[in-house]
Amino acid sequence: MIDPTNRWQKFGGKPTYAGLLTFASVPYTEDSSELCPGDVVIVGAPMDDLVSDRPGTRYGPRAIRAADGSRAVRSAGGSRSWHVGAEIDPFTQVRVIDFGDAPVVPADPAESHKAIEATVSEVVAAGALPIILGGDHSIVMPDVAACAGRWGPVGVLHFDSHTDTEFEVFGVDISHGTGMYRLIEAGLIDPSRYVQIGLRGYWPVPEERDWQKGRGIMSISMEQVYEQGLIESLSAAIARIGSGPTFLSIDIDVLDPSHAPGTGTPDPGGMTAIDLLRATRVAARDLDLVGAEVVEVLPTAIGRADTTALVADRVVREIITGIALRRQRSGNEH
Ligand SMILES: [Mn+2]
Repeated sequence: MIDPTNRWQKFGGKPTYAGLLTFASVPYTEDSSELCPGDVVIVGAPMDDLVSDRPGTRYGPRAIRAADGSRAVRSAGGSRSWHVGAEIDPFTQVRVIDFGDAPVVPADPAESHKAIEATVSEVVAAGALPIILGGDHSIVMPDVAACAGRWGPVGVLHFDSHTDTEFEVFGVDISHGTGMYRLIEAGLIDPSRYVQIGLRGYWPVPEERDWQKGRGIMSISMEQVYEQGLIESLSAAIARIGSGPTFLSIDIDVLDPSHAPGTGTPDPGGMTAIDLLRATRVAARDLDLVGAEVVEVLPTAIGRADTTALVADRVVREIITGIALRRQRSGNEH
């Protein structure tokens, strides 16, 4: 069995640069019998076959794993996971395991989606909470399908500059721009508990906007966030979603391209990194999360030089911190 209290047991307990690259250097397994209820489990979904613009997000999971910028701190003997704002070390409160990548098949997106759904379902069946690293945003379909398979129709908090409720993209039904539409039509997302935040640019067009309104979907544009403030916008979103199983979908392009240049469909006028990190932690603390994803990370460099992967790594850490705070507040170790 994995001992998460000593991530470097093979190295005599000493923090080190050596060893397999995993998310935040947490233990690795591909054996779902090693997963426990309450674990937070990282799953890579390295596919980019369904993009409409820039490809390359198949390298997203490995870039996020490589972005762990605190290794130097660790080797100096300090805690690498103490959170200054939250005053908690989430990795001592929550057991985090890296479950590797779903066995996707390049150029066969249908098979890749099946592989992702099967892998995420293994995590969910173990009673653990999956955090999926994308990958293009089409992976929301297998990610949510796996969670809804266990929990029924889920609420969704969706950070994105794009609505992703298009009926088709270039005549194609299954795309990184149609996922939310497909999931709502399939009854896997409860539209009355679905909130989008950060929309801007030229989407949704009136036809989609009317379809969304007809289903009671709450949409908070980036201009609204700018005018009323992030915390108030987020409070409205959390109030709308309420209690019940909720999936957190974070398209990294919700950030302004100056904060996340490495993404498939950059759109100017977005959030800053501190906006998204704060919002992510509060959302994970205040919602009944059953799963989360961080998608559309298109690496542009290696390691800490990759601004987008670096902020994506921190976004995942904020999710884990929020989960830790929620468990601390409820007095439940899991
Ligand atoms: Mn997007």
